[in-house]
Amino acid sequence: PTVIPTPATVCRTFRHNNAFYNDVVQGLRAQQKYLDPKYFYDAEGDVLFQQIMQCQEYYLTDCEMEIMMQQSSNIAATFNQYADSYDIVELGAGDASKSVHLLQQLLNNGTDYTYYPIDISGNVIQLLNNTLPQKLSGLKFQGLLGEYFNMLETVNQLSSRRKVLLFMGANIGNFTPTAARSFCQQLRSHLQPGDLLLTGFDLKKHPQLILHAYNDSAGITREFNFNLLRRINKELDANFDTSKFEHFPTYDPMTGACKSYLISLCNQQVRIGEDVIINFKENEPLYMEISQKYDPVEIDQLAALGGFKPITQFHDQRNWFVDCLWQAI
Ligand code: AVJ
Repeated sequence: PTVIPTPATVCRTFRHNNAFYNDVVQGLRAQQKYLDPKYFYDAEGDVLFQQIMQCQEYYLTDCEMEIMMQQSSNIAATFNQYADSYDIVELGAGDASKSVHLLQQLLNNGTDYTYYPIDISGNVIQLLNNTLPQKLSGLKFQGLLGEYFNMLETVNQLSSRRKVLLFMGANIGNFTPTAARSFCQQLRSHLQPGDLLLTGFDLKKHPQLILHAYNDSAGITREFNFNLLRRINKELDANFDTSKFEHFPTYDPMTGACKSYLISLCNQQVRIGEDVIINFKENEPLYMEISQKYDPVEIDQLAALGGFKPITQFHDQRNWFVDCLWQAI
């Protein structure tokens, strides 16, 4: 069942029991201010992220596209080795432009499956409904709009088959390593032993390459960050002035943590709704996002801590990115 997104007008009326409002106010009132990157993806944010994926500097998409285009038959064969009959579930499906290659391969093989793309963006689900039937004729699919774990429970009600979960695009990088571990454990708790998980990880590499990917010369990543402030202005009646913030990405090659901040350029007050005032000091950081980078050993450790057995890693030719196949224990 596809659910219709909440319009901004409704958010305004029910501001005080609205998850977006509550999360934003909680993050901005914290000692160390932060916002949740899952809120980047409104209609404008979806477009900006599409543009990021087309940036020369943002290598991640090209790497994973190469893996999907060149190794889909390998990947499908490995699925069949570990599961007889399964459905495909994709978390954060986006435009599915990478997974379509795998889905096409499975159709070519005559594999009988249903594809369940899950996304928190209503625009994304709508786009998939409009484009998938033409791209993949004969595909059985059901788009699901909502939070990952809620929608996984929905899938479990709709399908009794073994699951192959796709979590691509290095989306797991948006968790700190500690949070990624508990995310994997939670994911595991929504799966059955034997279910499979294909997860994309961006690998540690030259620090400058990573930094450029999050600081593209056209400034699209900066706009992507500013857009969340604009979204707060629009949906929560706030008055952020983006010209009073500077986009500041960082990368620590020891820990693999790539973090983006917006730095307040002056002492300033931001109002949210009628009754909330947030004070920013000059140079105060607003923590926007982590994009964690891993090495192959750290990935296998994460699998074990999450309750999975690592099966194999599919990497691109430059060895910058991996899609890892794990099996729930
Ligand atoms: C969608 C989380 C994989 O962290 O690389 C891209 C989001 N942020 N540029 C990433 C993002 C800034 C992206 N993920």
